[in-house]
Amino acid sequence: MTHYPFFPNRKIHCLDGIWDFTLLHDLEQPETINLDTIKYTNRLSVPGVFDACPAYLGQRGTGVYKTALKVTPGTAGILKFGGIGLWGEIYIDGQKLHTCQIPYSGFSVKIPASQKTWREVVVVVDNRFDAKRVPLFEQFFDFYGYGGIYRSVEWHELPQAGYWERAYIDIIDLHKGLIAVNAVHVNGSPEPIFEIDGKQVKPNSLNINGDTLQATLQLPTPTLWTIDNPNLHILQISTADDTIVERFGLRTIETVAGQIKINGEAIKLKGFCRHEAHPQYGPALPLAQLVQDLQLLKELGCNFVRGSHYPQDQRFLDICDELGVVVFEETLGWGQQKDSYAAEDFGNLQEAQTRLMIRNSYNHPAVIMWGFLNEGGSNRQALKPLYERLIKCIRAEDASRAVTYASMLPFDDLHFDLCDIICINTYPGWYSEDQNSAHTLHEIIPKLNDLVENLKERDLANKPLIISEIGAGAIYGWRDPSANRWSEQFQEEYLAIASQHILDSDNFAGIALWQFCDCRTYANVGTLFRPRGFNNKGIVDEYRRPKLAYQKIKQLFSSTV
Ligand code: ADA
Repeated sequence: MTHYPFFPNRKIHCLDGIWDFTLLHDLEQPETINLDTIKYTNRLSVPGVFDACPAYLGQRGTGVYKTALKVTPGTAGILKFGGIGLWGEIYIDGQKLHTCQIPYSGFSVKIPASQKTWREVVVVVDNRFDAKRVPLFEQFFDFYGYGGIYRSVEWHELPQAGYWERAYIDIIDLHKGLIAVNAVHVNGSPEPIFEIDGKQVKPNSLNINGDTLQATLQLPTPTLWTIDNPNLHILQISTADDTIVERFGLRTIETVAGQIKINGEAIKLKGFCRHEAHPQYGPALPLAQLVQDLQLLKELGCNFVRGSHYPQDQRFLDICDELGVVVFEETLGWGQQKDSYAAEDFGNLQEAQTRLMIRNSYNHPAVIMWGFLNEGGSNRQALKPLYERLIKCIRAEDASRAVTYASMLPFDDLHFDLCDIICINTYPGWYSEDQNSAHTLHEIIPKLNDLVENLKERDLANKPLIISEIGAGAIYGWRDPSANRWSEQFQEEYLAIASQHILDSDNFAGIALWQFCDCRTYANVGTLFRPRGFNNKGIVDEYRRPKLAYQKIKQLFSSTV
């Protein structure tokens, strides 16, 4: 993989490249596909989504991708996917080994050993909306549901004796640089050698029980991870059979008296919500784009990004670690309607995706909070058990980070008490109650003040408050002297008023403007409210060309600490 963790002693085959491909339009049951009858009529790139390619633009159906690789006969393997969508099944040498109902999340598939030298990998992906197959993604979501292999694919040949799965790192003493390591070493009674930052260290304590290893380690030269100095440390654990390299940072997160603290110091979060989106590649962004997006966010003066609305590309998180940009990472969700919650397996899949997200991103110091169910039914008492279940799952997986969800129903929200941080999405003056006026910017500040007052009245003011979405649409290049909605001027003024108010007020712990870049959305009747079929609230357009607001926000964000 092109991201941590690394396994330097393993034979790893990167399967990114050109695969055989075909798209079937009428397959009712993709789970019963007969692979022997498939005629591959095209070649497509992996990673990549077929419905952003000229040949299949906007089409929905069952995409079948095939490749082959040469492996060492007799070795078992792990096939690692960074994320696929919307639904998929993985076949090795014609045998179905895995079904994926969780779009965007990284997952692994264990491959039994075979005497074959050439192994065949087929990935069947379906991008049709289907409440049973893909209960986590729905047609009405305000971002395009693509079909394909979103991120890298790797085949790891597994050492015969035993192998490392992951090593999760916790901080025991921040200033002394004492850490705890919980690692999984499958099939082994390892005699591990630990190295930190290239120096061999003896564990202060070591406990190996079956496949699990627990150790406490003292860093030779501990340095804190902060936004200004994002120092990172490298942990390597080796046994005779395998080596794992994990990267981490020394930092703590607290939420105290309405503030978010990193290493005990209060921080005001300034940033954007960002979709992994590009008109040509959909969510399968090349590394260069991820780097450029972060360069733009840094240039804008951001210290914060909300990964809306799904688990992020691990390479993106690696770069956030390196640049000191903190992240709100959340599972896939978008204003699910009543029926969705009732779907069989909805809760199980929500929990499964939450667990995957946390395990995949555990060691990123940049990730400071976990979220779920963006704009879910948080005004419904009947959903309390689901909210409780997901929060319980998060806390059991990771007690070190803050928990939140972005609510669009702040005045009626019933579950804020469960969170560490209150996140509110609000668009006063954009989605205005005043149907008659073009000039609605005066609604922004009173609404923000009302939100604060309401939380105070409900005794929730001790929890940090982040405005996790606020924004206005602007069509790139549409400069309108009357500064009406959709003009770059309206957006510039809107974002400036909202940002200035939130940055100046101690009532807010942060802001994530909606949104970083324009992104493709509904292809149905929803486009009537989404000109061009894009959500146009980006501060840059889909090609990352800055709108008028860019300079204004850069100046505002850069001049406030
Ligand atoms: C919601 C949602 C975003 C986007 C936004 C908008 O708050 O969370 O994904 O759809 O509304 O543009 O209206």
